Amino acid sequence: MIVSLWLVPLTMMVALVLHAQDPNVTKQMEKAAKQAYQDLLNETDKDKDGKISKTEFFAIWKDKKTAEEKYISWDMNKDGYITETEYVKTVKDIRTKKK
Ligand SMILES: [Ca+2]
Ligand SMILES: [Ca+2]
Repeated sequence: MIVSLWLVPLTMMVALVLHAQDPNVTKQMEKAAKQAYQDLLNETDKDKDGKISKTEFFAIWKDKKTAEEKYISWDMNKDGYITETEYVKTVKDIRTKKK
């Protein structure tokens, strides 16, 4: 399910489990996050510009209130697009913060 990739990317969880003892775990995570972003683009990037716009992001959420909340945390520089860089960085932040 594509929405789950926006919560905790599965490929990243796998990387964490497989490489938990690896000092290069951050690098592995980055790789996994980039892979997850590519998967997201395949499903979400309708105009194929390599970025996910607000409209494209909202299209995958049934609950628009949740979409708005998520969108705010992903689009870090507020330019209206979620880029690969932002995705990777947010994913890393989620891991370090661990609410
Ligand atoms: Ca797009
Ligand atoms: Ca942005």
